[in-house]
Amino acid sequence: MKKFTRVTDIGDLKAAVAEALEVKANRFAYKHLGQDKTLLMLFFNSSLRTRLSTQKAAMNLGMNVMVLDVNQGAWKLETERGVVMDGDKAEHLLEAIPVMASYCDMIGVRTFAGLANKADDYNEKVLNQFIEYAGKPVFSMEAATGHPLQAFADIITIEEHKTKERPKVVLTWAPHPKALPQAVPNSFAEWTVAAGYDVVITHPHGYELDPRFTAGATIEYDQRKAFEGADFIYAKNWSAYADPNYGKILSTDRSWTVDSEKMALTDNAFFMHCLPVRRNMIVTDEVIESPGSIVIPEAANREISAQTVLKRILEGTK
Ligand code: AN0
Ligand code: CP
Repeated sequence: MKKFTRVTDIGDLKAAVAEALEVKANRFAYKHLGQDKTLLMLFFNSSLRTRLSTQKAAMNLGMNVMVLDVNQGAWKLETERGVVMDGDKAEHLLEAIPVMASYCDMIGVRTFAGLANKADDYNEKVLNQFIEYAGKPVFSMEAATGHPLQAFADIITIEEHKTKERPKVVLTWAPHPKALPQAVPNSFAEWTVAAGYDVVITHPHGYELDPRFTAGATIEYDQRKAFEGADFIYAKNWSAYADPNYGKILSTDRSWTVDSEKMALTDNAFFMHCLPVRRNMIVTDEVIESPGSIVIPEAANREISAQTVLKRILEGTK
């Protein structure tokens, strides 16, 4: 595998989940694969889980790991070609990418949507420059339009917990005080549809996601109706995708917060969230602390999705 940004990069999803479960059972069995191989993780944005789980996954595989926080200690990077660099950005991505790539065997990149220019975000302007100019395998650690390592971990978690062959999986929008990208819900929709689940997405009017990611899912504007009979509730906030409101907050309506009363409409559903989560905005204390909340095993599976992806990249570079 040379690139990991979309569900299509992983090939047969059932086979990938089986491989992930095998990795989980024998996580130190592949230590030889990463010997003398170096992973560079590059963060343009904050992270707790992605940083630690991906580094742990690489260590399980015997790799060396370098982490660079671009905004803390490195030169500020210009991403736009053709600009006169007389501002605060001292270095251009076009030099920085091949230089960084020369020190490593693969690069993980976290670069969130700016939410100011929809075309730049949805063309993955930053991530695609890495794919084009690194000359080494590149994987997304959440880029502008997707968070595939999260979605893969979510699928592994659902497969471990489901009691029906084809569970009803509900992605619900929930309120948040800051404008957030659509990356997590895009990938969750794309991967759960690919997994063959009954996928329902519920959100207020105006929060429709890009149909290139949600095709195959049902949109239900009535949150309570969406929750009926659900096996998994996956909460997430996102900002508007549709024009002319791209990147804007249209609602902070706390009647969309996931609470026990709404969970009672489900078929004893598990509660999921990618974390970090704002309690009593997205979900009540009671629901996130309930026995049906699987946010911790979900986060733990980030090590497994990352290790499976790194393992496949290493196998491809041998
Ligand atoms: C980010 C987001 O919504 O994309 C990262 C989630 C994994 N969340 C926040 O910035 C709070
Ligand atoms: N879920 C997730 O990616 O968390 P971090 O932003 O902490 O990496």
